[in-house]
Amino acid sequence: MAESKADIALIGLAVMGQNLILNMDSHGFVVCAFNRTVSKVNEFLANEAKGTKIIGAKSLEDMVAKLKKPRKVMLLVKAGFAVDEFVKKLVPLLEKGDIIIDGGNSQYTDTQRWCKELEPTGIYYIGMGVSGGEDGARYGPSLMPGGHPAAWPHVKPIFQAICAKVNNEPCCDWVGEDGAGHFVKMVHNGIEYGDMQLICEAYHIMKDVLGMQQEDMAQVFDEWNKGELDSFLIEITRDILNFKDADGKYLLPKIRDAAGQKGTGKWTGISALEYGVPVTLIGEAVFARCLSALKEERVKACKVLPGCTYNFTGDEKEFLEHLRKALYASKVISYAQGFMLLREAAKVNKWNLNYGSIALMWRGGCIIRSVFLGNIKVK
Ligand code: NBP
Repeated sequence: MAESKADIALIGLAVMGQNLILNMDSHGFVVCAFNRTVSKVNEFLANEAKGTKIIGAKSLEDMVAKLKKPRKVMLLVKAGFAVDEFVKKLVPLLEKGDIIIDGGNSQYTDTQRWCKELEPTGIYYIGMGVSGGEDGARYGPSLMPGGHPAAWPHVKPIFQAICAKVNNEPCCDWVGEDGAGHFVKMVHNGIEYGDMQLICEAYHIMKDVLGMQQEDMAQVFDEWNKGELDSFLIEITRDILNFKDADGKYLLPKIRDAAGQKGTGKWTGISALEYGVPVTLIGEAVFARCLSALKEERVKACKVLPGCTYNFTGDEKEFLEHLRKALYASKVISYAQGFMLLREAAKVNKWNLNYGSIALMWRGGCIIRSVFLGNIKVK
């Protein structure tokens, strides 16, 4: 008979799953790893997980047998069909009080559906937003769990141990009922779209209106990162501007100016329309990406509309300070719009959202991490 020694199982050995498992292992938890393509379990154990306490499973049955009760099974697989397939296979193997956690970028409505469907079985379901990419997963992500509240005390010690910390406070707290965690993650990603668009517009004004050189723009972002705009995205903008290719020239001008999207920004826009909340800044950011993708049309149009031909003659320092303030004010508006959407969705879905905690969860680990989010909690 298999030993029941693992604290949690994690299914999905792609970039996020592997790093989160290694993170849990570093914090003393015994993790049982599983993957649809089972050969990846052995590869992981023989390579990245070599020398750790991580154990593997050769089937879902084997995995379930290796878990301490109440069993905790986390999914980090492609959202949608893959999550549904695994949940359907897991339910007959689990019992009342066991917990399934979906840590992928699932639509919050899918999470609501699973919470409801699992209600009669007594199996708890958590939909948890995970942000911070590969590095965050390994060294401290921002975690946004929501679902059946009775499950939270069982998973809290694990998630609050592995998440990012800011001033010793964990960037993980209970968000709310059913799909609330995934909804909050979706809005986080929408805000990320907005922040990136604002930075692009500031860059555009510096480059095409002020006619600034790239190293000088990097210097401005470096300065901005020391004040109220202090954030991960401003910091990496400075680094991206400074980054040189193998030929010694800046890489940025060589990158095709067409952005793709994975979907969470669009979902935020759709939710804003559905709930009737004017989340205009994120909406514009999503449309700006759509517009950027129309590369051929833009190239043709710029032959007719040459763009900025204005020669700036004013005080550059003063102008840049106005630009910094405009970026900050726009950011405040965008976050306020994001929180308005959360408030309306909470009202409709009867979620008890803790807005202060959400701001704290976003202070570290995630992509929109920034100093000013600490002020939202205080006031
Ligand atoms: P992917 O989103 O690329 O998913 C890969 C995993 O899904 C593998 O384990 C794969 O199994 C499994 N899978 C697929 Br694909 N189709 C399946 C199916 N039909 N049935 C069962 N399993 C299936 O991995 P990721 O980039 O690590 O992301 C995991 C989740 O975390 C996603 O929801 C993603 O949106 C979210 N997320 C990602 C990031 C990031 O920076 N990458 C950040 C935050 C959140 P296989 O090995 O057998 O093909």
